[in-house]
Amino acid sequence: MKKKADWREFQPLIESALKRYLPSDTAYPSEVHEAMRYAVLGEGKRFRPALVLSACEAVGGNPKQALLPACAVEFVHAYSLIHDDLPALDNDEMRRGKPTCHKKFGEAIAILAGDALLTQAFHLLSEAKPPEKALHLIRELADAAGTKGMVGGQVVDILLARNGANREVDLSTLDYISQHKTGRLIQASAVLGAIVGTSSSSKIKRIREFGWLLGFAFQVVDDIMDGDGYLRVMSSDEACQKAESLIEKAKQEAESFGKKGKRLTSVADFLNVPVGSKN
Ligand code: GRG
Repeated sequence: MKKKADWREFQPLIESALKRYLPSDTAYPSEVHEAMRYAVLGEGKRFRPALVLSACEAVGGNPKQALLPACAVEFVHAYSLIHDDLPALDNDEMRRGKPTCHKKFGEAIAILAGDALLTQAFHLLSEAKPPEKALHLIRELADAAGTKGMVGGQVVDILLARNGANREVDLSTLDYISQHKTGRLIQASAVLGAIVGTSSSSKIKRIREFGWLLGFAFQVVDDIMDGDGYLRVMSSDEACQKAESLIEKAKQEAESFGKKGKRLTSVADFLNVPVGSKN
C-alpha cells in the first residue's frame, strides 16, 4: 500500500540544506557562525520550510527547487526565536531542549547571530532564478518579517504585556497579534513555495488564503496549549472551535489542489492533533 503523503518526509532534505546554506563554523569570525548554526540546527520541527516545499508541490512545482526559500524562512524564524528569548524580550533560558543562544554565546553575539540570519535569508532569496522571481520572493518575505508582519505583531504583543497580564484585552488586538507575529511568516512560507512552483496568479492567491488561515490557526493552537492569549477573552472550548474552523477552511483550500495538495493537507492536519501532544 502507498504511504500517505506527509510533510515530515521533507525534514531530512531540509536539514541537509540548512547545513549547506549556513556559513561554516570555522569561517572567520567563527563565534557568530557557531551561534548561527547552534540556533538553527538541532531540534526544530521545520514546519515552515516543509510548508514552503509542500505548497510548491501543491501548485505543480518540484519541491527540491524551493529549498532556497525554505531555508530562508527557517533562518528568519530562528532569528525571531533568538531575539524573542533575549532578556529584553521573553528572557528565556531554554529553547528546543538546550540553553538559548544568548545563554550559550552571550547577548551581544546572540543579537548579531540573529541579525546575520535575517540578512542571510535575503541573500539566499537573491540567488533564486529567474531574477523576477527572486525579487517577488524577497518582497514577500520582507513584508512578512517587518513591521507589516512579524515585527509589527511582536511590538503590539510587547505593548500589551507592558500594560500588565491582567489588563483587559480585546479580540481584535489578539487577532492582530496572531495574524502578524506568527501568521504572516507562516503565510509567506506557503506563498514562497507557490511562487517557485507556478506562475499562475490564481494558484498563488489560493495558497495565500491557505497560508493566512493556517498561520492564524497556528497561534490560536499555541495559545490554547500555553493557556494564554485567546484564553483571556474566551473559553478553551471556544478557542478550540476558532482553531478548528480555521484549520477546516485551510484544509478545503489545500484539497482544492487535488492529489498534488495531499502533503499540504497533512500540514494543516498537523495542527489538528489533540492539544498537549505537539512538541
Ligand atoms: C523578535 C522580531 C521578533 C519576533 C518574535 C515568532 C516570534 C516573534 C516569537 C517567538 C515566540 C513564540 C512562541 C511565538 C509563537 C509562535 C511559535 C509557537 C513559535 C514556535 O514555532 P515552532 O513551534 O518551533 O515551529 P520550532 O522549534 O519547532 O521551530
